[in-house]
Amino acid sequence: MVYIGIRPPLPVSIPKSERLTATPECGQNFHAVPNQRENTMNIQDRIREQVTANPVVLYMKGTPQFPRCGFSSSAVQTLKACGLKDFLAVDVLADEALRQGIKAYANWPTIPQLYIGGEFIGGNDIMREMRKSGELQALLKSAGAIA
Ligand SMILES: N[C@@H](CCC(=O)N[C@@H](CS)C(=O)NCC(=O)O)C(=O)O
Repeated sequence: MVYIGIRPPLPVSIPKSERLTATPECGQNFHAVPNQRENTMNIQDRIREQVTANPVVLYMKGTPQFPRCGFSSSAVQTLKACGLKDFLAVDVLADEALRQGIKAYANWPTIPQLYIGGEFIGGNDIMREMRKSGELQALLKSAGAIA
């Protein structure tokens, strides 16, 4: 075929696993991460396994020792204020697929996210309200997480 002027772009096929997507960080710049859509099933299974195998799971940004977001820090303080000593804290900033997957799992758009006894409880605001009313302590008790 003969082209006059600018040749149209050749079709290029980039495997899905190698495509990059940009995602916003809380208070940080955009950064590129691999497209992990293919792993969605695995992530959902992993989350289900985490929240059912552990009485209390907090998906957060950073760690309880070094939270990287004020909301996550506040969620940790709320759990501690209930007398909870031991819980599984999962840093979603360490795994972009998990960060997105956890939003799909409970259809909740933000982090932190608290699970007790495999049930999604809510984010930071809900946790604070439930602690004030005593509901959070009652749930933690019934899950055997506090005395
Ligand atoms: N009102 C929310 C505040 C949490 C929030 O807004 N989190 C944001 C900023 S840290 C978030 O997770 N955005 C989505 C993301 O960063 O992936 C709560 O009670 O938990």
